[in-house]
Amino acid sequence: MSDICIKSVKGFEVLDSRGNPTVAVRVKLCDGSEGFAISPSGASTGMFEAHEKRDGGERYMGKGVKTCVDLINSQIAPEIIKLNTLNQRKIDEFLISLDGTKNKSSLGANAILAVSLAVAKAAAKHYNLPLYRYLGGVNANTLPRPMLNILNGGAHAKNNIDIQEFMIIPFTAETFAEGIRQCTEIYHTLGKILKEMGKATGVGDEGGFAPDLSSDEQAIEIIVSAIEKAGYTTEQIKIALDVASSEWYKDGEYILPKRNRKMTGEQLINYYKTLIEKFPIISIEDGVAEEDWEAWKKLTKEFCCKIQLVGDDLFVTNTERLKKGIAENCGNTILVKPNQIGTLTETLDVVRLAQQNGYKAVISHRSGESEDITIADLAVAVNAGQIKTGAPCRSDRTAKYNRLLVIEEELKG
Ligand code: 2PG
Ligand code: MG
Repeated sequence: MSDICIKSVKGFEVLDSRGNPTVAVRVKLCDGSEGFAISPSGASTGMFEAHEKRDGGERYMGKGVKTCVDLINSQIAPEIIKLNTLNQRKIDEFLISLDGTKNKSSLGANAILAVSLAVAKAAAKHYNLPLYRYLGGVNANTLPRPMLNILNGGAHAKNNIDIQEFMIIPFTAETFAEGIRQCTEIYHTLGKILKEMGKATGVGDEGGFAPDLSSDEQAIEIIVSAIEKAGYTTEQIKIALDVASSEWYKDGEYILPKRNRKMTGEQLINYYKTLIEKFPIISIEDGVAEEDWEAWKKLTKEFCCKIQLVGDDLFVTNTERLKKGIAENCGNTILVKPNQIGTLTETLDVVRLAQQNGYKAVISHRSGESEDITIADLAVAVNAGQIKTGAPCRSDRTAKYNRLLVIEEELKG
């Protein structure tokens, strides 16, 4: 490996898709190559995620990230320039040890991730390679199947729906472009149906519609009718839910806040059973809570192999938690969000661990996003096979789908 030095690292405070401050970083290399990355931010964050550092105080209602920017410029920058850009693992190990805490609370995972990603992007530029090729090498060749969140509830919308995400998956589409076309047609059809019903057609944080409805089940019924009205069948288009049930979990019980319903883990599993019997649901994320390992075991015993059981808050992109899940037979898929762990190489490690153990990996956005499209390249680099990055609406979401449309064309070429 040749040595390419880092010339400068500079942090910025910019805005995310919710209008909250977030960390951006520009890395310049000695050969003139540059990398720029922006950290995303969650709303329904798992309690075991790496720490997102905020300033507190009155600026931006306490959400400013000036402290992160100062730490990048004063502590990370002068040290990291001594390292070789092309050794990403060393770069990330340096960031982890400079931070020195288990959950990256001294520098902030939001500061660390933006540096880690910006270095990788600069290195890709140095080689004149697209990021997916730099990260994945010649084997990076699989476009992910998208999971499009077309109806938003839970912590992502101010409506009366408890389930956070209702997603559609183009199950039989042969290309990424075809899948996006089908799902976008269904999204627009859904908008028309809601309008005809006199429902609100404003969107939630991830670009999906966010109407008040009579029940969460009605949301699925309307999505099924949108699929059919758009000219597709439920053989072609499947449904995925992100229940985000950690948000409901209190003292061993699940309290669905919008309608104030109370359930045990067992009752929740039975509820999913009726939904799966009735609707073409093939994937449920965070069906039970991040601390409720016993319920996760039951959920997995009940549904495993029939549908995909995705651990988001459960695994938080963390190899230690995934190892525990594998050992205890919890879930069969991991949701991968780089800012839950804080560096690129730790993210790559967790994907490899999943793939080596027969778990699938879904690369994911956060509800607070930006124009940064790294996750699109990441999904191709690791041949994840799946990505969830919101509705086909709002540039922070479509930017990732657009990037994948371009990559698909490049790979054909
Ligand atoms: C999730 C994510 C992304 P958030 O729960 O999967 O959809 O939401 O970023 O708010 O944690
Ligand atoms: Mg989730």
